[in-house]
Amino acid sequence: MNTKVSTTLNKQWWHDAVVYQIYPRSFCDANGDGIGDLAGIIGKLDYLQKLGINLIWLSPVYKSPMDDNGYDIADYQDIAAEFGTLAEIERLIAEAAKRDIRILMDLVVNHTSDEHPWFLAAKSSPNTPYRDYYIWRKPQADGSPPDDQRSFFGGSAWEFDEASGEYFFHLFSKRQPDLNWENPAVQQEVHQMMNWWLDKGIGGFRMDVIDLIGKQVDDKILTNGPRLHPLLQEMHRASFGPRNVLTVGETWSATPQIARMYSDPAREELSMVFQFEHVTQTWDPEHGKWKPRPFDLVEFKRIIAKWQTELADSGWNSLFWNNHDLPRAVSKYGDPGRFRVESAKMLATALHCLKGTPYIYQGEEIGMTNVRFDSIDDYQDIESLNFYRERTAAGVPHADMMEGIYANGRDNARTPMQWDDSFNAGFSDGTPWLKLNPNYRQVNAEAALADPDSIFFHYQRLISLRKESEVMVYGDYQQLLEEHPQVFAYQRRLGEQRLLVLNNFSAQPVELDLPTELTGIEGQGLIGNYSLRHRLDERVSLAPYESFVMAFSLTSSPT
Ligand code: TEU
Ligand code: CA
Repeated sequence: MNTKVSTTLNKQWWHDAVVYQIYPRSFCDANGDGIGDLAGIIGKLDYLQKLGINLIWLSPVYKSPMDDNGYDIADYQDIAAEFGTLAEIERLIAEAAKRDIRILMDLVVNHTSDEHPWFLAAKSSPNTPYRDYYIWRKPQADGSPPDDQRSFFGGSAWEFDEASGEYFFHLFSKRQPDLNWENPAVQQEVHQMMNWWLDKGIGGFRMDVIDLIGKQVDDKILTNGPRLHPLLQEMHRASFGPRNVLTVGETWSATPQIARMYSDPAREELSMVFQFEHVTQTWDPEHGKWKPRPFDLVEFKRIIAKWQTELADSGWNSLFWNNHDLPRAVSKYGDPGRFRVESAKMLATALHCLKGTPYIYQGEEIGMTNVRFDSIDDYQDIESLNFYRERTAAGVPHADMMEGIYANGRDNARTPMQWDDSFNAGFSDGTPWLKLNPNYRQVNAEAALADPDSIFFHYQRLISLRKESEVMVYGDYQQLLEEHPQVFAYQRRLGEQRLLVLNNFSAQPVELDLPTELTGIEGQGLIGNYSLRHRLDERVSLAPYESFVMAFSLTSSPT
């Protein structure tokens, strides 16, 4: 059995890196106004250094009226007052660098805020050059919108502008007008702005809904438009290409073939993309995330195997369970109750031993869970509130919509970070902008740091393993037990080196018959959420949510 060594891939500094995502509004509030801020993040850098992460993806902190919590930017080169100042972000970049941590800025250029000077100028008169920075169309004869395209946040994607008698296009809220990327002036503005941030020594960019910038609105082509990849290649050339930084694109529409186009270094586009196929498998095809479907492990394994193998020799995968738009991992894929710790550790191992760059979302490293606020009035997320209104008005019962929000609403990810069991979980001395998850007395960072066997130290171990183990970074992926309904098992292979990774995704114990070539193998247990395994017998029994990794090499182990 000869395995191709994949070291043909040019090694990149970020190949063995782990990224930690911060949602500033909910991370740590240093001045007691109930809103997290840059000073709060700087105060927690030692905590992140202890965890061992190498990059921070910082969700937007730019000047913004916060219609979509900062994903609606009014000034790309200034900081929102509630988050801090330019001096503070420069201090964050410097203080992080002292701890070998680099900052990824969030690049939100599919749209701006309707308070951005470009849009204010564009609205001021049809003849200003800024008019063509956005997408304007005349109404239909009856005054109705140009067509029936919908916003991802509900309602029409067209908003009428009284002054000019025209409609402007917005795929998200009506206060997030889409930029016209056909316009070279828009491209240059964005490239200049990116270089301005790169000159500050950032580690790269996370690119918001970047698969939309090549849209052809009149042909209703939104994702993967014909100009998308040429625009990214131009962006690469004009800004980050020569800087050896990490770039990750958010691409809900990506397939493995398209992901290779983005992340094949020879194409000079991006380092990697976020694909969401493992997420949307739990969404109803018609009603989307508001009608959750149960998680199907066999389907999940099929999706992961596809992405691991199809990007094996060209391109690079990103690895994540959750982010600021998605429900908490342990609630969605594990058990937030009796087996919260075991299942959180299992999910971490199952993900971090795959090939690609892992992303940890704030609070995941302590096993934070989803929340169930009593009233819709407790929710802040524009997407959840828009769809609650739209769907209940269309007859969907309140209880059904609330179940949709409990399962997949974005505020699940946005409850304040739980630092300790004191007032407001140590997040703020003021009134938090969003209520806390009431389980913070049990689930918090202080308790995790006080327990050497906590989820925090499990993540710390996985992150350091990635630095020590070449097979974990470059080994190819071999799926095992494809059809097993409870167990996610796979091998990583690099030359003679092997990693065997076994994960029980259920609360029931499991007895397993491993493939013959794996039985009786001796190796070294690297990590386990119950115990380390150094030898594999004929039958392997796994406890509820048990997970372990064993390293072995073909030469050393008796077969
Ligand atoms: O998200 C894109 C997006 O489509 C999600 O917002 C949406 O919620 C989807 O249903 C996933 O749950 C990006 C940002 O991550 C998100 O926070 C912004 O709201 C959005 O773009 C607009 O900038
Ligand atoms: Ca604050």
